Amino acid sequence: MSEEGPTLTIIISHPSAEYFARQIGERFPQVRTIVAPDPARLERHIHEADALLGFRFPVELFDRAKKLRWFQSTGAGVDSISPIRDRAGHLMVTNARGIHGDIIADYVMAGATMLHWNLPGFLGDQAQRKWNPRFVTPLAEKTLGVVGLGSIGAAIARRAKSAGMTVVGAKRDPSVQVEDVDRLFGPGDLTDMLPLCDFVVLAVPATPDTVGLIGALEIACIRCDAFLINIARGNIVVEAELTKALRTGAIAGAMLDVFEREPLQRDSPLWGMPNVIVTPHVSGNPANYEERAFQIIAENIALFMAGQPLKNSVDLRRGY
Ligand code: OXD
Repeated sequence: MSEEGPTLTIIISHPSAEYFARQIGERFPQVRTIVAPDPARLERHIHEADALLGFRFPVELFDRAKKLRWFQSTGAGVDSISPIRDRAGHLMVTNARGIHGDIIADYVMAGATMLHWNLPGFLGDQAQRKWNPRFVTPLAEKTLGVVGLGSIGAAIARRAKSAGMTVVGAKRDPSVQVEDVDRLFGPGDLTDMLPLCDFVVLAVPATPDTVGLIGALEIACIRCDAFLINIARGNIVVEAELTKALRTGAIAGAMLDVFEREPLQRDSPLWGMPNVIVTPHVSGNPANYEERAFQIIAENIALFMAGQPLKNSVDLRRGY
């Protein structure tokens, strides 16, 4: 630490806070870190911090965070700050986008393959020692639709294209082309896009415009032989409507990594549905996550201290 004291105080609210504090200490000895993996410590010290590093923004502590100028999220989605976005205009908000695309594309292609082949059905047959052959259309003859074509959606589109699939996608401004997407739709044209899809993949951030985006009308546009894969946020889909559609066979099945309430409630019917694969919000978790995130965090600490624009900045008005 320099004689004048720390140039920047970062409070770290994350299960791996110790790891991040150690890395920051080694790279930036002039930076003071406060390790606050638990809410009580965060509440006690947030008033001292210029910057907050964490997965979620603690909106309940916003009024105490008088010195705070920067929130660096360790994740991609920054929807946790959305409730106070009208009061947080002075904050710089940055995320860790760029480290999730490949692993989420792996997850989506694994899910598409499992659902399309009905691999859970084969596992059921295997458990009963049943020999039950069938024929399957190659994925390359199928269409995958991505709702949201940011860095994650674009990575999914690239992977689906490399599997030979037809790829369609919806984005805010469809006049700007996206590589590997055969046909683009605007946000108002979702009901035109959905019937074309054998797989609908949700990859939009949760913003006031996208919460509840997939409701009864949109679900009715998904074909009864098509599958939904959600790697975005649970509240993009009206879960009760989705559950009904899955139960009645109005859509063929789903792979769900995110839910309206997490952890998914033990009594949720989704757990027990044979056409649903439930995973515990893991699709964006590559191994060595902290190391990957720290590359972005370190770059941003250096930029912050140099008074330069930060990398991966998020526009709070848009929500991404
Ligand atoms: C993220 C996530 O936002 O994992 O990074 O959901």
